[in-house]
Amino acid sequence: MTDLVTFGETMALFAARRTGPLRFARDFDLGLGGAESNVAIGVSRLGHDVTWVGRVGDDEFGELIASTLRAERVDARAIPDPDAPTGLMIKGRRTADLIDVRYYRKDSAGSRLSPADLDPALIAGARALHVSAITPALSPSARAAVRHAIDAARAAGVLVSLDVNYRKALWTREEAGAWLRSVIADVDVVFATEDEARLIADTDDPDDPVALAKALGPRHVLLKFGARGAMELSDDQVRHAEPYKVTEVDPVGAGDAFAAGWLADWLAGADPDRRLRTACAAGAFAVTSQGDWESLPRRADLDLLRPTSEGVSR
Ligand code: KDG
Repeated sequence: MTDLVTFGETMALFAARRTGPLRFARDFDLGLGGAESNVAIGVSRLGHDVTWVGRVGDDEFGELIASTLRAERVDARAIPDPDAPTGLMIKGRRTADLIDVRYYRKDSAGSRLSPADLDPALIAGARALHVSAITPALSPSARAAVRHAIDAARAAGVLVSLDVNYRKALWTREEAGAWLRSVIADVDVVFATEDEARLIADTDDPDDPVALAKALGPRHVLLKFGARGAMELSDDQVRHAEPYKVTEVDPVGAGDAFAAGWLADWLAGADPDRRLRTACAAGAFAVTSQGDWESLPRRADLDLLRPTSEGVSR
């Protein structure tokens, strides 16, 4: 039995060590990144059993992904694909505070995920399923895999969590909006920025976050305002969370950390105020060092940060 099932594409990540145009980077740190595996690591570090499923190349980078996730106590079902390589993500630093992400993932192993890779019994045995809207942008078979997983979760009464994670390099706003609107009624928890929420919801006042959250529909709506904190609309009750004060080194992965914090506390049965604070604290930790997931917190770390004020206000 696992608490959370998630799946998607995880890539080898080359992060430039020096600031400036990528062609002059010279030295890179090798790691890995993938929205759903970042969430898997975050939830695992916060004390739950997590299973991640994905295709990787039958290559060194596939080995790196499988062994790193396993070292993080994630049950990594990394399916080696002999016919396609592991995708690559290159992270440059054009200026000290401008990160430039490029993908080399077309026809990658991860994009070849299909419904047959996802065992409905695995999903039915979990308490929550987490998907991101990166996966449906990768290929028709990956898109079918997401639908298949959501259907399996719904049939078994498993919580369905969706992070919008809009990636303009992968599809247009219109394509993303159409797909998101096709699944949103089957989702229990949605994580989005305000801009991402506008891909799905139509309101008379798109600048009012409460109206936007209400128009989205799921039982739990989490809107992320970056350095301005976050808002949750759950069961018609609105909660606002102040951000935590940290020095930002690398913002990539903050949204995954936020989702991981929220899901970990939902799994733990924490009260909603605490759950939202944990989400914000995890998001804050994520930006404090290089890498998409390396600085994600363990439980004991959560109390190290102080919110800018009370933390949660209603
Ligand atoms: O949120 C961070 C992720 O986006 C990153 O680790 C890689 O999955 C990724 C993507 O497609 O951008």
